[in-house]
Amino acid sequence: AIETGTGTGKTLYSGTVTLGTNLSGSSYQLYDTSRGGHKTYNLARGTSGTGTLFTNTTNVFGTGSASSSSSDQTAAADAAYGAQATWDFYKNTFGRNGIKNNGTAAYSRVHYSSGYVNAFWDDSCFCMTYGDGSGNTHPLTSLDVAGHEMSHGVTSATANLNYSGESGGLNEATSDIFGTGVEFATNNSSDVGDYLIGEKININGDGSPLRYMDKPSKDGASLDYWSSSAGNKDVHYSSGIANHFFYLLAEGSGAKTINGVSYNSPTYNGSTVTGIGRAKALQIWYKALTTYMTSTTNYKGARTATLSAASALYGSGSTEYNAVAAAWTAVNVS
Ligand code: ASN
Ligand code: ZN
Ligand code: CA
Repeated sequence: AIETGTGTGKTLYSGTVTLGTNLSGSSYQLYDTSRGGHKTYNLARGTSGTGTLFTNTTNVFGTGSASSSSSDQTAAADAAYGAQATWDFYKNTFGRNGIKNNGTAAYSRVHYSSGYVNAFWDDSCFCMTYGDGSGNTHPLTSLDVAGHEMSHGVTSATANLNYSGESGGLNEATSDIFGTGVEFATNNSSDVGDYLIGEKININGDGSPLRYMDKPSKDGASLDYWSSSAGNKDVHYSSGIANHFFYLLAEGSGAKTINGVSYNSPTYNGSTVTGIGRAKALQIWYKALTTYMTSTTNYKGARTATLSAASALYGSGSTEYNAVAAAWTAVNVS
């Protein structure tokens, strides 16, 4: 007999959380039957295959520490939590039923290779994979990174933005925008939302995040504003233009402190943008992605797509519509 259970995850990044688990015989599985059947597997430092489904004699997964292989279940708890939080974010925010909107879950693999400092979504397996990070002590399983990776699946299933040139930058930004949406939506006290990407992974070794949405150039490489060379940049840098647009649309220009983090968002022309709030900004980006963008949409097209979305949701000439126009102008897309 198989029955659904609600287990506990002792995660590395998100504290102690509730996880969807499944009792099979006398064994608990990291198998979330209530969210499309998401399973979390252990690659145990291998790089191919599905790996082994995480199971346990108790309904508690992880120790809160990731520093040894005896704690393999910790990264698994983070990954399972990230998948569950992302599922819930899309369901609760957009009414989307899974990555493909068909009620079916992806699956997750953790402990990919050794010292692997990345995570990735793969359309061909419909799965995400996480490395253990530098020294195998900083797995890439934080909530914003998990949300980022799974959102690549949503983009593939919708606009299918080509992963190069300006459309590639929009693809990457979509993952940062919704990954950030996941982080804010969980409302977990050990995981407050911010407009930083990967701030918990310590990927640079100095505690700085991987990316900044309020002022993307703070990472030393990302673009704050569109220029004619944007399409020649790595997609993780040309994404800065749309990340900056999203921040400005949601929060507005200038200095602001949110959940204890200070931001100071500049504009291309020195204009002032008044934010419309994260909730509306998310709705506009989602509708643009799922209704108006195509595989070849570039930055100019993204302006048109988001204006169409704002018009459909809030009316042409509405405050929200005008804020979309102002935020694009503020990142030099006009
Ligand atoms: N973690 C990276 C990303 O999701 C992997 C890649 O470069 N595709 O963007
Ligand atoms: Zn990405
Ligand atoms: Ca973050």
